[in-house]
Amino acid sequence: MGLPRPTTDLDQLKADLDEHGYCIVADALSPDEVTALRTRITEQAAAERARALDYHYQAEAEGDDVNQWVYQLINKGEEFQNLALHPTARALATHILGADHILSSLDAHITHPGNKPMPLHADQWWMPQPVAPGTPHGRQGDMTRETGPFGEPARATVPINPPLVANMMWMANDFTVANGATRIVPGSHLSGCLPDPERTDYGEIPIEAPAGSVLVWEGRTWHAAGLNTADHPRYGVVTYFCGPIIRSLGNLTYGMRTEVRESMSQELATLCGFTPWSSYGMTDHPSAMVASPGDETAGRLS
Ligand SMILES: O=C(O)CCC(=O)C(=O)O
Repeated sequence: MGLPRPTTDLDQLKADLDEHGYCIVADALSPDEVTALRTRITEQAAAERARALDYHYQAEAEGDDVNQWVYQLINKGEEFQNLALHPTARALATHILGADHILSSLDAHITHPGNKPMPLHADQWWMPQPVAPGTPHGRQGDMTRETGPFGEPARATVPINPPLVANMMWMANDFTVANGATRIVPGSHLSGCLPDPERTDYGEIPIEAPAGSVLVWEGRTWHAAGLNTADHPRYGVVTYFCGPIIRSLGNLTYGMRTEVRESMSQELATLCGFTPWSSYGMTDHPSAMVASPGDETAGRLS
């Protein structure tokens, strides 16, 4: 089987994910939807820069004050919420994580010309490795991005962890080699190890695709943003999903603005972690459809 090509065929997308650790959804957004998405990101990013509210994530691109992350897009427009609810996104998240997944974060990554290299990484770098019974194991709370284990991207011959997160990059303009298209190491999801962040010789390939496409990869796949050597920014929105027992990257339940919480659909509420899952995430009733805020639950009584 060749490397994944953009397609709308759901079975092919799932097969690409299984075999290569990523797939490319073609035509997920119409030209009008792309324009609306890019307009909203551009406007929000400019407004955050003007108010000195712009963020540059140093853990992934040290010294980079050119790239801009626009966080918590859940609060910043329906254009963004609709990406998380998109039927293809939900179907692929279900394929990777199971039906009861939640949204881990909803952010934009704008790579501007002159950005710094982002080291290759896998999104579930925090996951300890499987070990034989009785042998020393990693401790999840001690994991760091520098812990490893680092290795080669070749298929493992020992048991490895399943994916616990799934990431999706929505292209709001064409992703090209020149403007820093996301780079992927095909097949690395089956290696059972992580890329050494100091190395750049793992054979990663840039994923070029037209605006309106979505690059989907799972939690074990090695990837990074590319270097933007073009004369224009690259606009991407990342819908990041996780299993319902995982701590989310964005604190969507605490960080959601009141007006957004009060107007969201039940599906979005569940996706954002407001619905307890097998009692986890409850605040009073273990099977509430939406957990109650602390101030609406019983406190110290006498
Ligand atoms: O911006 C990109 O191309 C990659 C983003 C990324 O590495 C991530 O969200 O984990």
